[in-house]
Amino acid sequence: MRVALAFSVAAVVATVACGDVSSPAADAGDPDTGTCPDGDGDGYLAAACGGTDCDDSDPAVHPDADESGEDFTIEEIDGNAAEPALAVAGGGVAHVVYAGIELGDLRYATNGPGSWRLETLTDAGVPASHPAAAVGGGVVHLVHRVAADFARARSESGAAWVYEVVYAGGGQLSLAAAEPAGALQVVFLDFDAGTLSWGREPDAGAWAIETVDTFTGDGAGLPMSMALDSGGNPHVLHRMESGELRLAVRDGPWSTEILPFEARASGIALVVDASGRHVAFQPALGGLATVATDGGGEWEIAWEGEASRDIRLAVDGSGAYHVLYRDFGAGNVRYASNAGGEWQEQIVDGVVAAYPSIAVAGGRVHTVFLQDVRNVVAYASRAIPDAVDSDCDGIR
Ligand SMILES: [Ca+2]
Ligand SMILES: [Ca+2]
Repeated sequence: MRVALAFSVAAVVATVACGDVSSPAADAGDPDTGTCPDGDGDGYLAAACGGTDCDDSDPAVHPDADESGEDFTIEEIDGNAAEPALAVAGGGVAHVVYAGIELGDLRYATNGPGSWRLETLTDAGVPASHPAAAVGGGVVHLVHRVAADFARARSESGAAWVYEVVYAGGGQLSLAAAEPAGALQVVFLDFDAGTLSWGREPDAGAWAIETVDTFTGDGAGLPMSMALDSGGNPHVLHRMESGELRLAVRDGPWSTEILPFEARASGIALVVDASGRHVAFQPALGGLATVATDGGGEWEIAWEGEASRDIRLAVDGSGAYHVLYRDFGAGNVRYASNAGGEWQEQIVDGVVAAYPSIAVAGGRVHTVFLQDVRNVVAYASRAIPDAVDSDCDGIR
């Protein structure tokens, strides 16, 4: 009877403490009797003894604290859409390019005005496909395939779009990166020629196109990613049909390194910063979301997550990783980061998704993806994780 009574009292105290900050839960703290302390007096008992307060020294941390900074806010940009891609300016303004499903028209959206402004680029040509975006120096570039050509639309400081064919007869898959002053660099696959090619926007005249690598077959399963280093040199990560990962750099002539990893034919990602090269991929064996770096000299695995597809990577100014990928089973968009110290993962959006993109700028994590079933382009963002899990749900 005594045992049953003691258990009952403890349960009542814990229940009151969870919902009522003014409750006298602190009075229950008595290690000698096995009851649980509320050391910071926030009304929640310490997790160390079975309570729900994951930090009993900080009254701002408890299960009912504001968690809005730790969740993604999802905004639906547009419907009837496909193939979204994202670029984010240094201050955090997002630029999204995508194609309309019915006409294949090229569409653009930005949250620069504070709310989303949508635009259809009527002179871009149809059907447009495989778009990519880049922003730098106040210039927004949208590259895309139209008819048989690889084309670019350029807008400086919000002025009207200027259209141009970069490469005639190719450019089925393309990526774009802008230098800080605004000049554009592109890489693209020409399936007919069997080439992975690169070009930099000329000051005048035609684009000079260089071959980065050549491949056989139809080019299927050749994901790639481009990053510029601080000197503006392009680095191109690409997967050969064998699964081999290659990293090419143009520092004078092109040189190519074969990485000690084999990858699946899904999205891959490259970031170059002062600490080294950082890549994300799905290994041929297992397919776990993987980040590797040569920042310590040799290439080594920095993180492994769930079985995945279409992984993307960003690195913030303090060197923390921000990973976005689709989980292999449900196809949800998942986010992982070590920005708060230890790695954490969370689901961004619990729907089947495709075409994930991620960027970090202006103190926030920015993502774009396609909600696949409804063909809705969605933007989701959150604050960069810190060291504090304010509401004790395991997400910082
Ligand atoms: Ca607390
Ligand atoms: Ca939390």
